[in-house]
Amino acid sequence: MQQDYFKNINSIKFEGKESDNPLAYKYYDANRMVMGKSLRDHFKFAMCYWHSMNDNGTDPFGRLTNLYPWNQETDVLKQAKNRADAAFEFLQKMGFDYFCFHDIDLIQEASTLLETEKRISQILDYIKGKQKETGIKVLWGTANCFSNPVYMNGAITNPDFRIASRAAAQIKIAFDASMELGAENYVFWGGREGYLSLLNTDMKRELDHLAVFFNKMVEYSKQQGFKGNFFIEPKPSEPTKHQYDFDAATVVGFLNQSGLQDHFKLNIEVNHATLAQHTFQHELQVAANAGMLGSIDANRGDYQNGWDTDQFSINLYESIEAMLVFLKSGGLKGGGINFDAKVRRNSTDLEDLFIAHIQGADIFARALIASEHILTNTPYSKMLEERYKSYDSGNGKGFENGELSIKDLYKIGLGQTNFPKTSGKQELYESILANSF
Ligand code: XLS
Ligand code: NI
Ligand code: NI
Repeated sequence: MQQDYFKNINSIKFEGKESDNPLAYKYYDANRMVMGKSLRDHFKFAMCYWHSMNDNGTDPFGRLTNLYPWNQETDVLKQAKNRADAAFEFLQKMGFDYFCFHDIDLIQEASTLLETEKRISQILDYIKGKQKETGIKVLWGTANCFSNPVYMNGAITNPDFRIASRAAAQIKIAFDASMELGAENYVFWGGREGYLSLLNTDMKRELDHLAVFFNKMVEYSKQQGFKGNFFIEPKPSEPTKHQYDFDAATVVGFLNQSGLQDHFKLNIEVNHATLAQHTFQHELQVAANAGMLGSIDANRGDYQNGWDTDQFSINLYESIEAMLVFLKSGGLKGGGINFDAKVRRNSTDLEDLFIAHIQGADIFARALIASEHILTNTPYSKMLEERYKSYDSGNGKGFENGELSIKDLYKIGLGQTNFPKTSGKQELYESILANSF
């Protein structure tokens, strides 16, 4: 019998910005059009299973504070079904079309991989049934190759092949499960792919192993008829001291070097960007420059605490800058916006999950609408164009097209005598942004 876990909460409706109902959207009007596309299609909002369904209010230092009612069942398969019931009830009430998961979020990991594989296959049919009933889809699936102690020295980049191959087997199982649920994408986040000390690490060999493995995954996914995208999710550190997928630029370089550039894109997470000493918008732009802006893990960090606090987004300025990159680069290639965020450990009411996701969706909607305004009703685009206009004709154009040699540049450069003092107008740009909502 399916339970109703969020009995007191009705479907979340759009009520507009005048509403003071915390359980209503103020800005996220799913059908509202922005630049010719509905907000719903721009964003493809997703709930993540791990934080919203599995976390039970844990943090790295303390045990769970909030064993969710759907996780209280001790029979493993029944518990997994309860969790799926809760997930789909939540998604339907939120009006979200997608979810993301790790293999072992769906059902508890067993003591052997063989047994875990059996468990996963048992829950898949149940979830497929719920997908059929509701039309809810999988944005991406992934394998958790970081929680199990077997991965303490790494997963695919483990110095011991016995463990690397175990990781490969686990990823195959997770990938197959994702495909079975019709996942539109598949993510690799290398939680243990990196090192703690370079002294005991052959970095080159480990990275070569990662490249070989990804190439084999491309080959396998083609054989299986996978039509989606592979995403790598950069993160500089935590849990390893140095992760191989440090930031967007590192990952783009690695993909190009490994012949993977046509098969992979990036999943950019806000908090990972800030951990890498970048802004969110910087990471989006780097990915977009490479034609690899695939998907977003939405959350935020904390300016005082330097770790992955995975809080829900509330930073409007940052979000507007991010949405400017998003709109200018034509949106996400295949992915969507996954709320890889968790309510605080002491936020123990079930409604807190809703309030958090509503606010998350609203901030993206508000930021996208503001960005549209900036691009269509302000001098912003013109100002930016103007700043680079010396490359639009004459020698500037010739340089841009690679038609000028160093000797040509020497001649032209020596002849320059007129250097106007040109203001960068940063404050004007900022005031346009600050007045855009
Ligand atoms: C952890 C990552 C993780 C990935 C999926 O920091 O964000 O949650 O998104 O493995
Ligand atoms: Ni993430
Ligand atoms: Ni993260």
